[in-house]
Amino acid sequence: MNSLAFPFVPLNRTGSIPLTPVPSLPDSDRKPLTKKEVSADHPTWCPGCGDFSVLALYFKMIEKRKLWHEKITTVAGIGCSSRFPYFVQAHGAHYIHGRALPFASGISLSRPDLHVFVFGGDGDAFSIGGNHFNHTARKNIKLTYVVMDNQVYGLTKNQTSPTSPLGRKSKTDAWGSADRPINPMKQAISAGATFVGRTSATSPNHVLEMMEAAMDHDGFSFIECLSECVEFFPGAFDAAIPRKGGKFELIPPSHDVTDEYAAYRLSDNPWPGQFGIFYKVNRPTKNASEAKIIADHRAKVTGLADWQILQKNFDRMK
Ligand SMILES: Cc1ncc(C[n+]2csc(CCOP(=O)(O)OP(=O)(O)O)c2C)c(N)n1
Ligand code: SF4
Ligand SMILES: [Mg+2]
Repeated sequence: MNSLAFPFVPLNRTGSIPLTPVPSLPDSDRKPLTKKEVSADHPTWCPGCGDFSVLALYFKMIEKRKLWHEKITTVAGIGCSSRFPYFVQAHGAHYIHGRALPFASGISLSRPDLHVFVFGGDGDAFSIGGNHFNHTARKNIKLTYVVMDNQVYGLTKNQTSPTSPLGRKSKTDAWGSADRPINPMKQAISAGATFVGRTSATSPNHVLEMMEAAMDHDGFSFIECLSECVEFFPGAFDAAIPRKGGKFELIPPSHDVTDEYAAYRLSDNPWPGQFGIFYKVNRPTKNASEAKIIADHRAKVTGLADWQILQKNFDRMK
């Protein structure tokens, strides 16, 4: 991939395949969207890039779970992985580098009826978007965030990322990375994420399972999906790929997903670690608490239109 993307490109711009109009049929009589109906431009990723698998499984989930166009939105920042929404024929946005989460939070808070999915890379999530990640997690905003972690900046051609292993040589660390990588699981748990899972693009059934579980979670759900950059970091995840002699080891069923300290301990397992749900708890979402504040306030000012309530607030601030 060799061109830098520009932020905030409205999707469906080609107009080649119009979004399916919402039919007046009851949901039970509607057919699921097929891959053909939900895929847009041909992905421009390098042949063999792990991101293809994540996209294919997203389509599969949309079909399996009967998520129609008017019920989903797909948001991303900037990076190879963040080109994701271009390839999905659905509402969404390719937003500013590192800022996909605040943009998606606005969608989630104003349209709680939608499934909001955010896709992006390790750089987008943990470098430039690091503070947004922490705050979206602690606010427990209902959305699903899939970080396609290739442990490198792919789009800008091989710089060290926050998840690059110690000693890895790149264009920014010719002598090898000297900085300790972050642990995405620990980062997410300590920030307050209420669903934290880990998977690998080379285990498709597991990716689908994780995405469905995340989507069903009422809160901020985070998935780290190992997704190999075959161009700049080939072989990075061989240790987790059985056909390459590695081991894709699942979290044992005895793990208590509500035990935060047990989740930290799992996160400390030596590379390539384990896969599955590390942590999952129910905490109030910002969506629910904000909806309550609005409802309580509206009850106090019955008879006023929204703009009049806003005007009153402005008058009070004068
Ligand atoms: C404000 C800003 N800073 C830097 C860039 C350059 N840039 C674009 S993508 C990227 C990193 C992408 O890495 P990652 O999120 O891991 O995605 P990948 O390409 O590896 O999928 C950088 C530094 C930018 N587009 N905007
Ligand atoms: S992440 Fe790597 S393999 Fe994938 S499209 Fe970008 S440069 Fe190519
Ligand atoms: Mg990356």
